[in-house]
Amino acid sequence: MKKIFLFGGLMALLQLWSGCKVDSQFDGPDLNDLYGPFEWINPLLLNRDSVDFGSGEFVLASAKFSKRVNWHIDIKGLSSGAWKELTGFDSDVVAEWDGSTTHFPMFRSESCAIAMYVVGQPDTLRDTVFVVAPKVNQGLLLSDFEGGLNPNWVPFVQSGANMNFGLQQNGSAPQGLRSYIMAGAVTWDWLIGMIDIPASAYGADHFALSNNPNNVYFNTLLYKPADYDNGVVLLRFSEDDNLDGSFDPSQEDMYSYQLQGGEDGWRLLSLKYSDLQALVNGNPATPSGNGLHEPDKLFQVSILFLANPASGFSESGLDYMIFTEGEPLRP
Ligand SMILES: [Ca+2]
Ligand SMILES: [Ca+2]
Ligand SMILES: [Ca+2]
Repeated sequence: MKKIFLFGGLMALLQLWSGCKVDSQFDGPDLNDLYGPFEWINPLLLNRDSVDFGSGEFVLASAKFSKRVNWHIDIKGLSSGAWKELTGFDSDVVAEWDGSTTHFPMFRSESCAIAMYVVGQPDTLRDTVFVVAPKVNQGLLLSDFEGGLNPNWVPFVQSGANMNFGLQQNGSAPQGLRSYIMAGAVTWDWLIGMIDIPASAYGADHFALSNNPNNVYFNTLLYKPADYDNGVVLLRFSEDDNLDGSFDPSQEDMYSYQLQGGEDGWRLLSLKYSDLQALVNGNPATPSGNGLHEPDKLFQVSILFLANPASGFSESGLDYMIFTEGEPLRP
C-alpha cells in the first residue's frame, strides 16, 4: 500500500513538474516579442502577380518579422479607387485577400497596388497584383444597374422640384460604373418616389429564394450625401401568402425596414429576412397575413424614398441589390 501511495505521489509530482514546464513554454510572453529588436526577416511576398477572383483564386501575402508586431496591408485598385485593409498582430504573417473591399467602391478588373508596413516602423514594402476578374458574389442579383434599368420594374416619381430618379454615371458608383439616384423636393407628401420590383420581372410569380428566413439576406449599397440627413429609405417585402399569384395588402404579409441618417457616403445594408418587421408609420405592427416570414413566397420588393415635406430637397442612391443565402454579402 505504501509503495503504491509513493508511486502515485511521484507520478503526481512528475505531472505537476511537466505541467509547469508546459505552462512556462506557452503561456508567458516571449520577452523578445515585447522588447527585442525589430527587423523584417522575410519581405512582403505575394503568391501570384495576377488573380482571377471570379474562378475562386485568391491572393496570399506573407512576411516574417523578428517579433510580433501590428502589421498593416493596404490594397488599392488603381482604376476604381477601391481600398482593402488587412491587419493583424503576428511575427509570421500569411494574409488572404479574397477580392473583397473594405472601403467602397468594389474592385474591378484592374491593377492593384499593395503596400505593407508595420506600425511604428519606417519601411513600407510594395508590390502589385493584377485582378483578371473581380470577386463573384453568389446570390439573386436584382440589379447592379450596369446594363440599364429592368423594363419590368414599376417606378413612380412625384412631380416635385428638382426631381432626379434614374441611372447615374458620374464616377461615384460603389460597384461598376453605374448606380441609381433618387432625389427631389416634394412639399405636400413624404413620398418623393418609389420603385416596385415584382418577382415577375425575373420571370416567376415569386423570387427564387429558399423558404428559410434565417438563411436569406437582402443586401444593397445605399448612398447618403453629406449635405442631406432628411431622406428616409423604406424597403418593403410583400408576400403572396396564399400563392394565388397576387399580393393583397389587407390579408397578406408585408415586412419592412426603414432607414434614416447614418454615415455619409456609400454603405452596405444587409438585412436578414427573419429580422424584418411589419411596420405601420415606422412602428412595429401585427402582420396582415399568416405572420410567417416566407421568402419563397416573396412577391414584390419595393424601394420608397421619403422625406419630411417641410425639410426640402433630399437625395439618396442605390446600387448592387442582391439576395444572398447563408451569409450577408461580402462585397
Ligand atoms: Ca453598379
Ligand atoms: Ca395572394
Ligand atoms: Ca407570410
